[in-house]
Amino acid sequence: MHNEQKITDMQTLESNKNSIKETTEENSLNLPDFTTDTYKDAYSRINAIVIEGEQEAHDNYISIATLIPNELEELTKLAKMELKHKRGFTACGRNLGVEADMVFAKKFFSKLHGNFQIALEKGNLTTCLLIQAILIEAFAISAYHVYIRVADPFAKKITQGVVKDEYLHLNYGQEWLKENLSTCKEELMQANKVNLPLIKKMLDEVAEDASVLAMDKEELMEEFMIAYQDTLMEIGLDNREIARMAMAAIV
Ligand code: PL3
Ligand code: FE2
Ligand code: FE2
Repeated sequence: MHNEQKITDMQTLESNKNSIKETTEENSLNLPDFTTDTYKDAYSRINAIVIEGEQEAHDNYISIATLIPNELEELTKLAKMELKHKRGFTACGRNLGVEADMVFAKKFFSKLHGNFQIALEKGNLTTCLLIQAILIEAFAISAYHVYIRVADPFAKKITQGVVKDEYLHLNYGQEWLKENLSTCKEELMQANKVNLPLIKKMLDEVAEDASVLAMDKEELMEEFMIAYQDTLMEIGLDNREIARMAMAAIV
């Protein structure tokens, strides 16, 4: 009950923030030309990343359920949402006449995917949750927010629907880690040290294509760090611990 209230408040806050941004930016914002070959070429990789990311998110929630069997129903719900997201973004590519470069996208996720698989095999639930429900979801939320401001009207609508769900996913991981903080803190720190640099690398890798879509790299980084630090605070880490964790991004 308390949890649900918080989710609702958070979403209201987010949508307020966005509608303010929208009304102030709407007229000054120059949207890119969605029909050029340059745009479509960049979109073929970004769209693939998002499609692959949503598929892997689905698979990861199904895998996480094997480590928390009594949460099977809830995790299956989250996993199903990810497949819906995948279908939505597939439609975005189709709508622009773009074929997603799935080979590129698989490579883009391979390191993080590998780390998740190792953690899963070892039964390291904290690491699995940090990778999927915190890092990947915060990455998705921040990127989708930036994208919504410069997307074509069709993709904008889809992405607005998706980002609401991603908050539920982030919240799921956040609440589990919060409840178990006393026993999982050390593993959380270690998992952050290994995987936050990978997120930074992925951001660096996507920056050039993203800029063709009119998405600014600094803005992407800022949005990510805000979402990530906010989550760590909600989990119950103090300022010093959060600062120490964030430093892992500077390598
Ligand atoms: C979790 O539910 C999904 C994970 C997806 C990862 C997304 C990475 C985002 C990279 C930059 C994409 C900008 C958005 C463009 C949308 C077509
Ligand atoms: Fe998703
Ligand atoms: Fe998600």
